[in-house]
Amino acid sequence: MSDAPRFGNLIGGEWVPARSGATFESVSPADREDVVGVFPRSGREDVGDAVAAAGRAFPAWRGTPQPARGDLLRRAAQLLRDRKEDLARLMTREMGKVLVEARGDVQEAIDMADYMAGEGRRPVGETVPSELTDKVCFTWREPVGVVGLITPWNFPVAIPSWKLFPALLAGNAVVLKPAEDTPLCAARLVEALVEAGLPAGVVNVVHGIGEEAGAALVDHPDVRALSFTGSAEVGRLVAARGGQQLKRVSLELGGKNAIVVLDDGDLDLAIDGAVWAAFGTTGQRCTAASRMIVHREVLGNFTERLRERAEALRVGNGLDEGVDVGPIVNDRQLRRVHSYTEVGLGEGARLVTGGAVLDRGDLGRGHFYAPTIFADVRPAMRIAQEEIFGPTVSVIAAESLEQAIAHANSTAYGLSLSIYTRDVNRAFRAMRELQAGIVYVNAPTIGAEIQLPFGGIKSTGNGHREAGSTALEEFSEWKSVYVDYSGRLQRAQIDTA
Ligand code: UN1
Repeated sequence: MSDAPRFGNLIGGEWVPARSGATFESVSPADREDVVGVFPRSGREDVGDAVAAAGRAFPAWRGTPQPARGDLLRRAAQLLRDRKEDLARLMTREMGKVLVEARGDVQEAIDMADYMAGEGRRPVGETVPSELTDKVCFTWREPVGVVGLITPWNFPVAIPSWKLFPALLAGNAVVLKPAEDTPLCAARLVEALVEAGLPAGVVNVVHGIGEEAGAALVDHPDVRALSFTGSAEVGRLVAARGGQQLKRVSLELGGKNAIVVLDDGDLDLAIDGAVWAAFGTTGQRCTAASRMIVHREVLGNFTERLRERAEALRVGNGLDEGVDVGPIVNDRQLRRVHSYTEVGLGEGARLVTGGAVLDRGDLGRGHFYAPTIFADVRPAMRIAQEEIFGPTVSVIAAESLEQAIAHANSTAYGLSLSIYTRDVNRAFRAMRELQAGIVYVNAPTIGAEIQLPFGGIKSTGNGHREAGSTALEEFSEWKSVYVDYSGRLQRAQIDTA
């Protein structure tokens, strides 16, 4: 057994091992020998303990004034700000993204905490006119109760913060099951909440793997809402099993995002955007651009320049200055990414660059993959339809704006789409016609800001949006209140003037 530090689940304010005593390791993707920590491999009983603790903590938290709940998030934001560099370094070590991006990930959580702290003092409903005299009607939000959050490894601080902070502000008690690849990032985020003064049991953390701890959380009858970010495949299971119990289920799933480059677009800008969106975070963002849909006029030039830029990227340990592209999160994902290179070749696409595991020298210690470009890709090919979640991009030709939009819309997903054009008419047509929850003009498909709704259409989700003005929708119920001060029975729809 490794001598790496051991961590517990957070249940009712105590850090405790799994009841079974089982554990798993969090290992750095840049160096298999670097064990970040040993964590409880939780089962149904542990989840049961966490849900019970949340249930006990809920009434007092619900009764805490919302501005006070917001103030706590403000204190947590300050702690995260103080710890930003340490947390970013931990993130790079635990899941691989390069340091500059890890800092951005922590910043996104700070932004969300600040935003939600402010939200704490904003209106919680509307006063609405009554059709009857001497009667007042209004709405307010109420918390759902105990909510279950299941979060991914690719934004291991930001995405838990998108769920935790609005859930807490709305007055819910929470059980978080973070990704098994990034348990320590999640634990550090929650520690900031605890140190900011969160009462015991309001947030509980249950580590473990999806099929065990995650499934137990989904199935637990006392968990009234579930928020899940991950693959479409698992999202369908969460929706089906949660839906059976009539839970509120919010899903933020895959993407097959595209950048459209028209013949009038600024090619230099488009190349910069393409490199950032395709290879940033090693392509492991649900908003990553894995398709470049390029007007025939500029296709050759675009592909050649993208190749040059991809080949100039330095792949390595994200902690090293000067590295542009970090590792793939684990060996299973590395093999999956590589299997898509085989798929692309089998489908007759032309491999322009990459397509190989990188294991020379220090790279052999981790899971590295070369930035990969396929050209001559037809929109229906699997490499242009399925989410690869790695540094692999398909270049697809288009003859016109209409065809480019049709290609962009031709996948099952609808998260983030972008267009590069200098023509305002074409830009607005694209904004209207692109089928996605997020559209960018003259900017890449990544880089959403927390004060706007985040989420997608089609198979990217089931109609919910995280962040922005919509953040609380996931985690609260509306109550409509009617107060009649006329002193007599007034019948709606009947005793109207
Ligand atoms: C994700 O990839 O799951 O817009 C989230 C972005 C980031 C969030 C990505 N702010 O790329």
